[in-house]
Amino acid sequence: MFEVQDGRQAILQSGFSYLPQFISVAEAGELIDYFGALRPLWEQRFHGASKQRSAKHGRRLTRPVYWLGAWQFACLGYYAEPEHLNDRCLRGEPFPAVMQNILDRLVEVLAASHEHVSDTDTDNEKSALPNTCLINYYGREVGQGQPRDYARLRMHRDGEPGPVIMFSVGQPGLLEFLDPEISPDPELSLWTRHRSVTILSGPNFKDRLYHRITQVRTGREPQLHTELADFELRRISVSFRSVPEQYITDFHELPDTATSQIADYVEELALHSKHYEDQLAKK
Ligand SMILES: O=C(O)CCC(=O)C(=O)O
Repeated sequence: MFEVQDGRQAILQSGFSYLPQFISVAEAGELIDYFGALRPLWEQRFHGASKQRSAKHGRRLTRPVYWLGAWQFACLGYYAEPEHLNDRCLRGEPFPAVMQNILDRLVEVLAASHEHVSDTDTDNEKSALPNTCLINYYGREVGQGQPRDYARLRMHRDGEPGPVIMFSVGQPGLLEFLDPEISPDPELSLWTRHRSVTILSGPNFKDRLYHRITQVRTGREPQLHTELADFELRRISVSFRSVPEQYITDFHELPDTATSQIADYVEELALHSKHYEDQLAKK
Protein backbone atom coordinates (compact mmCIF):
# COMPACT_ATOMS: atom_id res chain seq x y z
CA MET A 1 0.00 0.00 0.00
CA PHE A 2 1.41 3.39 -1.02
CA GLU A 3 1.41 6.47 1.17
CA VAL A 4 -1.22 9.14 0.46
CA GLN A 5 0.44 12.37 -0.70
CA ASP A 6 -1.05 15.39 1.05
CA GLY A 7 -0.67 17.67 -1.98
CA ARG A 8 1.49 20.34 -0.31
CA GLN A 9 4.70 19.35 -2.13
CA ALA A 10 5.44 19.43 -5.84
CA ILE A 11 5.91 16.09 -7.62
CA LEU A 12 7.94 16.16 -10.81
CA GLN A 13 8.72 12.98 -12.67
CA SER A 14 8.62 11.77 -16.24
CA GLY A 15 4.96 11.60 -17.27
CA PHE A 16 3.62 13.07 -14.03
CA SER A 17 3.72 16.60 -12.61
CA TYR A 18 1.88 17.97 -9.59
CA LEU A 19 2.35 21.70 -9.07
CA PRO A 20 0.77 23.10 -5.90
CA GLN A 21 -0.16 26.81 -6.00
CA PHE A 22 0.73 27.10 -9.70
CA ILE A 23 -2.49 29.08 -10.21
CA SER A 24 -2.22 32.50 -8.53
CA VAL A 25 -4.76 33.70 -5.96
CA ALA A 26 -6.04 36.30 -8.43
CA GLU A 27 -6.36 33.72 -11.23
CA ALA A 28 -8.21 31.33 -8.92
CA GLY A 29 -10.66 34.13 -8.08
CA GLU A 30 -11.25 34.78 -11.79
CA LEU A 31 -11.74 31.07 -12.47
CA ILE A 32 -14.24 30.75 -9.61
CA ASP A 33 -16.30 33.64 -11.03
CA TYR A 34 -16.11 32.21 -14.55
CA PHE A 35 -17.19 28.70 -13.45
CA GLY A 36 -19.93 30.21 -11.30
CA ALA A 37 -21.50 31.95 -14.30
CA LEU A 38 -21.66 28.81 -16.48
CA ARG A 39 -24.70 26.50 -16.51
CA PRO A 40 -23.31 22.98 -16.26
CA LEU A 41 -25.40 20.04 -17.44
CA TRP A 42 -26.31 16.81 -15.70
CA GLU A 43 -25.73 14.54 -18.68
CA GLN A 44 -27.12 11.05 -19.12
CA ARG A 45 -24.73 8.34 -20.21
CA PHE A 46 -27.30 6.89 -22.59
CA HIS A 47 -29.80 8.69 -24.75
CA GLY A 48 -33.36 8.48 -23.52
CA ALA A 49 -32.73 7.43 -19.91
CA SER A 50 -35.25 9.31 -17.77
CA LYS A 51 -33.99 11.37 -14.83
CA GLN A 52 -35.85 9.09 -12.46
CA ARG A 53 -34.22 5.96 -13.84
CA SER A 54 -30.86 7.59 -13.93
CA ALA A 55 -30.91 8.59 -10.29
CA LYS A 56 -31.87 5.04 -9.35
CA HIS A 57 -29.62 3.11 -11.69
CA GLY A 58 -26.70 5.51 -11.94
CA ARG A 59 -27.12 6.34 -15.63
CA ARG A 60 -26.56 10.00 -15.00
CA LEU A 61 -22.95 11.23 -14.79
CA THR A 62 -21.72 11.46 -11.21
CA ARG A 63 -21.39 15.24 -11.47
CA PRO A 64 -22.60 18.17 -13.59
CA VAL A 65 -20.16 19.14 -16.34
CA TYR A 66 -19.37 21.85 -18.88
CA TRP A 67 -16.96 21.53 -21.83
CA LEU A 68 -14.99 24.25 -23.62
CA GLY A 69 -13.33 23.97 -27.04
CA ALA A 70 -15.45 20.96 -27.95
CA TRP A 71 -18.31 19.30 -26.05
CA GLN A 72 -18.04 15.53 -25.86
CA PHE A 73 -21.52 14.35 -24.95
CA ALA A 74 -21.58 11.17 -22.89
CA CYS A 75 -24.49 9.77 -24.93
CA LEU A 76 -22.44 10.09 -28.16
CA GLY A 77 -19.46 8.37 -26.57
CA TYR A 78 -16.21 10.20 -25.95
CA TYR A 79 -13.49 10.90 -28.47
CA ALA A 80 -10.81 8.22 -28.02
CA GLU A 81 -8.07 7.15 -30.35
CA PRO A 82 -7.70 5.01 -32.35
CA GLU A 83 -11.35 4.13 -33.00
CA HIS A 84 -13.82 6.64 -31.54
CA LEU A 85 -13.14 9.68 -33.67
CA ASN A 86 -16.04 10.98 -35.74
CA ASP A 87 -19.28 12.72 -34.74
CA ARG A 88 -18.50 12.98 -31.03
CA CYS A 89 -17.11 16.49 -30.51
CA LEU A 90 -19.43 19.45 -30.91
CA ARG A 91 -17.63 22.78 -31.32
CA GLY A 92 -17.66 24.60 -27.95
CA GLU A 93 -16.85 28.03 -26.59
CA PRO A 94 -13.20 29.16 -26.44
CA PHE A 95 -11.17 29.15 -23.22
CA PRO A 96 -11.35 32.39 -21.21
CA ALA A 97 -8.08 34.40 -21.15
CA VAL A 98 -7.32 33.42 -17.55
CA MET A 99 -7.24 29.71 -18.49
CA GLN A 100 -5.16 30.28 -21.59
CA ASN A 101 -2.62 32.32 -19.60
CA ILE A 102 -2.17 29.51 -17.07
CA LEU A 103 -1.82 26.97 -19.90
CA ASP A 104 0.76 29.19 -21.65
CA ARG A 105 2.89 29.18 -18.49
CA LEU A 106 2.88 25.36 -18.53
CA VAL A 107 4.71 25.07 -21.86
CA GLU A 108 8.10 24.67 -20.14
CA VAL A 109 6.84 21.98 -17.76
CA LEU A 110 5.35 20.12 -20.71
CA ALA A 111 8.59 20.36 -22.67
CA ALA A 112 10.64 19.09 -19.71
CA SER A 113 8.56 16.15 -18.50
CA HIS A 114 5.82 15.23 -20.93
CA GLU A 115 5.31 13.73 -24.37
CA HIS A 116 3.68 16.22 -26.68
CA VAL A 117 0.94 15.70 -29.18
CA SER A 118 2.58 15.50 -32.58
CA ASP A 119 0.88 18.03 -34.78
CA THR A 120 2.22 18.21 -38.29
CA ASP A 121 0.29 21.39 -39.10
CA THR A 122 2.46 23.60 -36.99
CA ASP A 123 5.88 23.56 -35.41
CA ASN A 124 4.98 26.14 -32.80
CA GLU A 125 5.71 24.93 -29.23
CA LYS A 126 2.26 26.01 -28.11
CA SER A 127 0.68 23.52 -30.47
CA ALA A 128 1.39 21.08 -27.64
CA LEU A 129 -1.22 22.84 -25.52
CA PRO A 130 -4.63 21.19 -25.39
CA ASN A 131 -7.58 22.75 -27.21
CA THR A 132 -10.54 21.36 -25.22
CA CYS A 133 -11.43 20.90 -21.58
CA LEU A 134 -13.97 19.25 -19.33
CA ILE A 135 -15.07 21.21 -16.26
CA ASN A 136 -16.26 18.91 -13.44
CA TYR A 137 -18.49 20.26 -10.65
CA TYR A 138 -18.20 18.15 -7.49
CA GLY A 139 -20.67 18.54 -4.63
CA ARG A 140 -23.93 17.47 -3.03
CA GLU A 141 -27.43 17.51 -4.42
CA VAL A 142 -29.79 18.97 -1.83
CA GLY A 143 -33.16 18.99 -3.59
CA GLN A 144 -36.11 16.86 -2.57
CA GLY A 145 -35.44 13.70 -0.60
CA GLN A 146 -32.12 12.65 0.88
CA PRO A 147 -29.10 14.82 -0.02
CA ARG A 148 -26.77 12.87 -2.33
CA ASP A 149 -23.07 13.37 -2.46
CA TYR A 150 -21.75 13.40 -6.03
CA ALA A 151 -18.19 14.28 -5.17
CA ARG A 152 -16.53 11.46 -7.02
CA LEU A 153 -15.48 10.40 -10.50
CA ARG A 154 -15.35 6.78 -11.59
CA MET A 155 -12.15 5.06 -12.66
CA HIS A 156 -11.24 5.87 -16.27
CA ARG A 157 -8.48 6.72 -18.73
CA ASP A 158 -8.69 9.67 -21.09
CA GLY A 159 -8.49 8.60 -24.74
CA GLU A 160 -7.38 11.81 -26.44
CA PRO A 161 -3.77 11.97 -27.65
CA GLY A 162 -1.05 13.66 -25.60
CA PRO A 163 -0.90 15.01 -22.06
CA VAL A 164 -3.92 15.71 -19.87
CA ILE A 165 -3.58 18.87 -17.78
CA MET A 166 -5.82 19.27 -14.75
CA PHE A 167 -6.59 22.36 -12.65
CA SER A 168 -8.10 22.07 -9.16
CA VAL A 169 -10.15 24.74 -7.46
CA GLY A 170 -11.95 24.51 -4.11
CA GLN A 171 -11.71 21.73 -1.53
CA PRO A 172 -9.01 19.04 -1.96
CA GLY A 173 -10.02 16.03 -4.05
CA LEU A 174 -8.41 12.61 -3.61
CA LEU A 175 -6.99 11.60 -7.01
CA GLU A 176 -6.03 7.93 -7.19
CA PHE A 177 -4.09 6.04 -9.87
CA LEU A 178 -4.47 2.29 -10.18
CA ASP A 179 -4.09 -0.68 -12.47
CA PRO A 180 -7.02 -2.96 -11.53
CA GLU A 181 -5.41 -5.90 -13.35
CA ILE A 182 -2.50 -5.74 -10.94
CA SER A 183 -4.15 -4.63 -7.69
CA PRO A 184 -7.32 -2.98 -6.39
CA ASP A 185 -5.10 -0.63 -4.36
CA PRO A 186 -3.96 2.67 -5.82
CA GLU A 187 -0.31 3.03 -6.82
CA LEU A 188 -0.55 6.76 -6.14
CA SER A 189 -3.09 8.69 -4.05
CA LEU A 190 -2.81 12.45 -3.95
CA TRP A 191 -4.91 15.21 -2.41
CA THR A 192 -5.13 17.71 -5.27
CA ARG A 193 -5.40 21.09 -3.61
CA HIS A 194 -6.91 24.48 -4.44
CA ARG A 195 -4.83 26.25 -7.17
CA SER A 196 -2.84 23.14 -8.10
CA VAL A 197 -2.10 21.77 -11.56
CA THR A 198 -1.60 18.05 -12.31
CA ILE A 199 -0.29 16.76 -15.64
CA LEU A 200 -0.35 13.15 -16.89
CA SER A 201 1.22 11.77 -20.01
CA GLY A 202 2.96 8.77 -21.51
CA PRO A 203 2.81 5.00 -21.24
CA ASN A 204 2.61 4.74 -17.45
CA PHE A 205 0.38 7.49 -16.06
CA LYS A 206 -1.83 8.03 -19.09
CA ASP A 207 -1.93 4.70 -20.94
CA ARG A 208 -1.49 2.05 -18.22
CA LEU A 209 -2.95 3.53 -15.05
CA TYR A 210 -6.60 4.45 -14.59
CA HIS A 211 -7.46 7.44 -12.42
CA ARG A 212 -10.48 8.39 -10.30
CA ILE A 213 -11.66 10.83 -7.64
CA THR A 214 -12.93 9.01 -4.57
CA GLN A 215 -13.51 11.85 -2.07
CA VAL A 216 -13.68 15.60 -1.85
CA ARG A 217 -13.17 17.25 1.51
CA THR A 218 -15.63 19.70 2.99
CA GLY A 219 -14.65 23.16 4.20
CA ARG A 220 -15.61 26.80 4.07
CA GLU A 221 -12.86 28.45 2.03
CA PRO A 222 -12.62 29.16 -0.82
CA GLN A 223 -16.32 29.71 -1.41
CA LEU A 224 -17.56 28.41 -4.74
CA HIS A 225 -20.86 29.26 -6.33
CA THR A 226 -22.94 27.82 -9.14
CA GLU A 227 -26.14 28.75 -10.95
CA LEU A 228 -27.17 25.10 -10.73
CA ALA A 229 -30.25 24.68 -8.54
CA ASP A 230 -30.13 22.50 -5.41
CA PHE A 231 -26.43 21.79 -5.59
CA GLU A 232 -23.83 22.51 -2.89
CA LEU A 233 -20.63 22.86 -4.83
CA ARG A 234 -17.28 22.24 -3.12
CA ARG A 235 -14.68 21.46 -5.80
CA ILE A 236 -14.19 22.15 -9.51
CA SER A 237 -11.61 20.46 -11.69
CA VAL A 238 -10.78 21.19 -15.29
CA SER A 239 -9.15 18.50 -17.40
CA PHE A 240 -7.64 19.80 -20.65
CA ARG A 241 -7.20 17.45 -23.59
CA SER A 242 -6.28 17.66 -27.28
CA VAL A 243 -8.80 16.80 -29.96
CA PRO A 244 -7.49 17.13 -33.53
CA GLU A 245 -9.31 20.06 -35.15
CA GLN A 246 -10.71 17.93 -37.99
CA TYR A 247 -12.84 15.99 -35.50
CA ILE A 248 -14.48 19.07 -33.99
CA THR A 249 -17.85 19.47 -35.67
CA ASP A 250 -20.57 22.11 -35.83
CA PHE A 251 -24.08 21.04 -34.84
CA HIS A 252 -25.41 21.25 -38.42
CA GLU A 253 -22.59 18.97 -39.67
CA LEU A 254 -23.45 16.12 -37.31
CA PRO A 255 -25.58 13.27 -38.69
CA ASP A 256 -29.26 13.28 -37.68
CA THR A 257 -28.71 10.26 -35.43
CA ALA A 258 -26.36 12.41 -33.33
CA THR A 259 -28.28 15.71 -33.43
CA SER A 260 -31.47 13.99 -32.29
CA GLN A 261 -29.63 12.63 -29.24
CA ILE A 262 -28.11 15.93 -28.15
CA ALA A 263 -30.70 18.50 -29.34
CA ASP A 264 -32.26 18.84 -25.86
CA TYR A 265 -28.88 19.53 -24.30
CA VAL A 266 -27.89 22.07 -26.94
CA GLU A 267 -31.24 23.83 -26.51
CA GLU A 268 -30.64 23.96 -22.75
CA LEU A 269 -27.15 25.38 -23.29
CA ALA A 270 -28.49 27.92 -25.81
CA LEU A 271 -30.69 29.45 -23.10
CA HIS A 272 -27.54 30.94 -21.52
CA SER A 273 -24.95 30.84 -24.32
CA LYS A 274 -24.79 32.85 -27.55
CA HIS A 275 -22.39 30.26 -28.95
CA TYR A 276 -24.91 27.42 -28.64
CA GLU A 277 -27.76 29.68 -29.81
CA ASP A 278 -25.70 30.25 -33.01
CA GLN A 279 -24.95 26.55 -33.34
CA LEU A 280 -28.69 25.79 -33.28
CA ALA A 281 -29.51 28.61 -35.70
CA LYS A 282 -27.22 27.13 -38.38
CA LYS A 283 -29.12 23.82 -38.44
O1 LIG B 1 -11.27 15.96 -10.81
C1 LIG B 1 -10.13 15.63 -11.11
O2 LIG B 1 -9.14 16.12 -10.58
C2 LIG B 1 -9.92 14.58 -12.18
C3 LIG B 1 -10.69 14.89 -13.44
C4 LIG B 1 -10.59 13.81 -14.47
O3 LIG B 1 -10.02 12.77 -14.26
C5 LIG B 1 -11.23 14.01 -15.77
O4 LIG B 1 -11.90 15.03 -15.99
O5 LIG B 1 -11.06 13.12 -16.64
